[in-house]
Amino acid sequence: MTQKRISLTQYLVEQQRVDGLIPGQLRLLLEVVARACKRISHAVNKGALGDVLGTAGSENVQGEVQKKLDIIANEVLIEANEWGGHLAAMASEEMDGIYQVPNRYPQGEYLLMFDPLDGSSNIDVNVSIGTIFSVMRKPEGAAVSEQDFLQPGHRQVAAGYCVYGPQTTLVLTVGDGVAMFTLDREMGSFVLVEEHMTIPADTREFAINMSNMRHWDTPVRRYIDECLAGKEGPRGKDFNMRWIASMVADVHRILTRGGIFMYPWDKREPNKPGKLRLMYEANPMAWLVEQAGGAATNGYERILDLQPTQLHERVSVILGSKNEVDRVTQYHQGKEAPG
Ligand code: P6P
Repeated sequence: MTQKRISLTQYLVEQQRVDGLIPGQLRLLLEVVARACKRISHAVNKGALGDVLGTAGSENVQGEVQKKLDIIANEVLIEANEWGGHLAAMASEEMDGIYQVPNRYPQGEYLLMFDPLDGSSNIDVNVSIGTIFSVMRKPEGAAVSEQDFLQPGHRQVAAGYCVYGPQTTLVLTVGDGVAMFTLDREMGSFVLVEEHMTIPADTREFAINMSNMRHWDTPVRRYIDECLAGKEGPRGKDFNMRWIASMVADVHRILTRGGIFMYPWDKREPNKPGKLRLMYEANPMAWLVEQAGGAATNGYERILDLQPTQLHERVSVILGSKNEVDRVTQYHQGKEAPG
């Protein structure tokens, strides 16, 4: 007898009622985010038929050229979340500053941060992209400010992503492991397909943009050289490489079958700690990875312990199979290879 599949709503009600893990307001917020991801998936799947491909002729706060779908996804998330009464404010990779819930709507106790469409360079070539989101509580006090968002990643109360690939799949943690839901388009609901995703501690697969090799710091270069040396080298095993250039897709592969993902500091922009953003890329992915038994550091410290100083600050990211992340971190700390 096949296991009865449950919906995202039923899963969240059980997390709320049975485990007492999440308040009703957070459950409702997550259901709104999931519905917004469904709408984004619908727009993404239209592709050229929906006039959603190509650039929008504008730049975001990061100075990056915006794709039409970047703006569509951002608007869908803002419009879906602003009126429900669960949020005090939102922040997005696509926007400068924070978006306060308009006074005409009830104010909630949560803060929502998101990268509305990660991996935009893959949109026009039909490769997986995704939405990444992170939820924290608003600190006590009346007005909400940008400062309220600057909390370390271990203060998150929910984190997840939705990958728009061969399936539309939502992956979520509220602190009780990592659950995966696949969108059943006939029913229009996300259905639980895996309740406890786990990352093996060891792997033979690394993900890094190899074209940046000449810019890497020594510890990263050492680690990758050892992987490339294969079983004749110090690691005694051959490695495979994957690089999708969509963090959501690369991290989903690692949550599904293990691996290590690295976007480290490099000397192209020595004054920037890395390319990826701490608040709405590294923090949510780091919590998901840790909840699945993996590890996530910036080479020196646990990503979830980093104290943010700016909303859009960047960070070096090394995450995935724990024994591999530990090895790279130890190389950064000048320690010899673990046994
Ligand atoms: P590169 C996408 O633009 C992104 O922010 C991540 O999703 C991805 O891992 C990385 O940048 C890809 O960067 O330099 O390889 O194009």
